[in-house]
This record gives sequence, C-alpha cells and structure tokens, in this order.
Amino acid sequence: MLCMSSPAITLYRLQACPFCERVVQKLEEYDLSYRSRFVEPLHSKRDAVKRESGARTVPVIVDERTGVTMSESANIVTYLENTYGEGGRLAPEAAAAGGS
Ligand SMILES: N[C@@H](CCC(=O)N[C@@H](CS)C(=O)NCC(=O)O)C(=O)O
Repeated sequence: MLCMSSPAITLYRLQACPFCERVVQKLEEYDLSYRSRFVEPLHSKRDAVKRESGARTVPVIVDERTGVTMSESANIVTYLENTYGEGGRLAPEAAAAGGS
C-alpha cells in the first residue's frame, strides 16, 4: 500500500555502480522521490533483488505507481523518460491537467 511518507519508487543499487548512477541522475532530473536499497556487493548474496526482478544485477527499479519492476539501466532510463519525462503519461503537466 502507498502512503505519503513512503516513496513509490524503490531503487536497488550498489555503491559506485555507474549503471545505478545513470538511473539516479534520471530520478533526480525528474525530481522523483525514491528509496534506495543497497544490495550485497557479493553477487551470490543478492537474494532480495533476485526475488524482485528475477536477476541479480543492479540497478533494479520497482515503481508502485505503475506496478513496473525492471532491470537494465538503459531500459529503466527509457521507462522513466516515457513515464515521467516531458509528455510522459505521469509527467507533472499530465497530472496537473487531471489526465487519466
Ligand atoms: N547491462 C546492465 C549492467 C548492470 C551491471 O553490470 N551491474 C553490475 C553492478 S555495477 C552488477 O550488478 N553486476 C552483476 C555482478 O556484479 O555480478 C545494466 O545496464 O543495468
């Protein structure tokens, strides 16, 4: 369930991971609040992320607003652009217009 104090977006990430930083940059560009979950550096111990996405690589994003769970940084960036970027279906101007 969503509530005001818990961000809709969770980012599974690793310190100093350039793929994760690409996603962070996009989230910040769109001023989206998100929660970071830092995964175990050891690949074999990444069960939490494997349960979410089916893979052990990060970044992984879980967006409770849309029900999307996704890995692969390039796909995540495209998803964020299409959803929250200019003209995106949940972009601020679409929300302000009361779009469905
Ligand atoms: N093609 C993936 C590459 C992601 C990737 O290689 N992430 C690293 C961390 S920077 C990882 O999780 N590698 C798996 C591993 O370390 O076993 C993407 O663009 O998201």
